[in-house]
Amino acid sequence: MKTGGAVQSLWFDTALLADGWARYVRISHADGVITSIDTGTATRNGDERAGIAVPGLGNLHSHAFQRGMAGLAEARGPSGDDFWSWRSVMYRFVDQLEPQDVEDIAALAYAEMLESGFTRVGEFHYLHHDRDGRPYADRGELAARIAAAALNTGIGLTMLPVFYAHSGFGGAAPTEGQRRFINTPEGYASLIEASRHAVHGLPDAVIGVAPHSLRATTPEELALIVPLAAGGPVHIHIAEQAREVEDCVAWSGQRPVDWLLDHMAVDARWCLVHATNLSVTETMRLAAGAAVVGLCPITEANLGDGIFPAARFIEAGGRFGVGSDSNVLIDAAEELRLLEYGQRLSTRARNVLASAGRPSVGGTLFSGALAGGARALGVELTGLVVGEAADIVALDSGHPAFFGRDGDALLDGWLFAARGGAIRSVWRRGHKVVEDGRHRLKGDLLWKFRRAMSRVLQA
Ligand code: NGQ
Ligand code: ZN
Repeated sequence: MKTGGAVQSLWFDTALLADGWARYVRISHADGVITSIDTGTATRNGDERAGIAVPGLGNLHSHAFQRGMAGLAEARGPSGDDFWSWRSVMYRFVDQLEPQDVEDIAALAYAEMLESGFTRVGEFHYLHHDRDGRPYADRGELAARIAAAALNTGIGLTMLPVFYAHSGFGGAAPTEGQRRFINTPEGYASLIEASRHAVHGLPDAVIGVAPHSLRATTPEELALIVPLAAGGPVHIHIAEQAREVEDCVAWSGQRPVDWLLDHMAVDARWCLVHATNLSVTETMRLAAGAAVVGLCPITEANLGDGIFPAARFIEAGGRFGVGSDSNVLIDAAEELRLLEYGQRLSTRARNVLASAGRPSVGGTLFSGALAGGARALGVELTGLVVGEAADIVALDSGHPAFFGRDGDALLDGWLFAARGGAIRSVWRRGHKVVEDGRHRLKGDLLWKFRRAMSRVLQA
């Protein structure tokens, strides 16, 4: 997207700034960056009046293509439906995708992310090869499709090319259904290079590395690929399913998070996605470290993963962010709501993920996910601050969930009581990409998505 140059000013009834809520706030921006923030100030000529401002959130974990199969794996199969049978359905969907489909599905997913308040996405990108499993002439072909979807919709992109080599612990050979994902460490190094090239046209893309899981990589491969992050983020799926934990114990004698913490230098650049099935020791070890846990409550519920021990983890100072993973439903507020509701249902208590210092559950969850999302995505997305990207979400002050509310009660209203329609506008690097709750290219994106669906689902 092009940038303007001229200073533009937005005026908000109230805004969540880095040091808390303020009233009557003017945020000015130029060339995508916030140039000034004035509080307690009246509107003036040229200001756009825009409601209630909160910073855009990072969505730290997405497989964009899976948006195309949303709702198609909700019918019972021949025997015992679970995560693994869902994965078989997903693999069959993968088989059909052409590069244009990947781009068109991702673009709709990214538009929906922006509409829901996510302004950056961590794309855990593992679909690399052609339908027959052979690398495309350009190894970065599909990474370029993801980058094109990000450029077209305006969302910030943290590209996490995935290293995938095995079907199970101990270096088991990959299956036929995994042929489009597979790389050697050398092939992966060229994929990282190609991905850097693919994101060239984006204003603030970040590249990281992503060993898919301990199932799909060997310790030797991990040691080779993690350094390719070159200071960028390192993401891995971990301990999502009970069977995965059992298999890890059978292979190594250790649970996955214990194994990872004992064998890799897991620092602030790391994001451990899901980490659902933890022992108490693992929970406390993770909480004491600097890594972020990437929670995807909607997908984890949809896939029957289990419930992350968030109360204990957050109480112990653990860092978290949220992701939309399978994209079966894309909604930032609902991810946070379900995170709290999972804890309420399992502990039979209320207002679980809050603290004496910040009694509002909405405030605690939003601020936690903002900071954790930024760290995991390799950016300083820590709020509305002069010098940072103008990534701003405007809640609609005309929505009944906000009437008579102030401060953190606005976040509680948004997360727990708003259903749709809470977000009116979204600016990404100063560009208004969502207006009246709708991405400005939605009509075109829907048309292309429909074209992809009729091709893929009829194939
Ligand atoms: C994925 N999704 O990579 O899309 C995985 C399924 C796997 C989740 N783990 C494949 N939610 O883990 O093997
Ligand atoms: Zn995932």
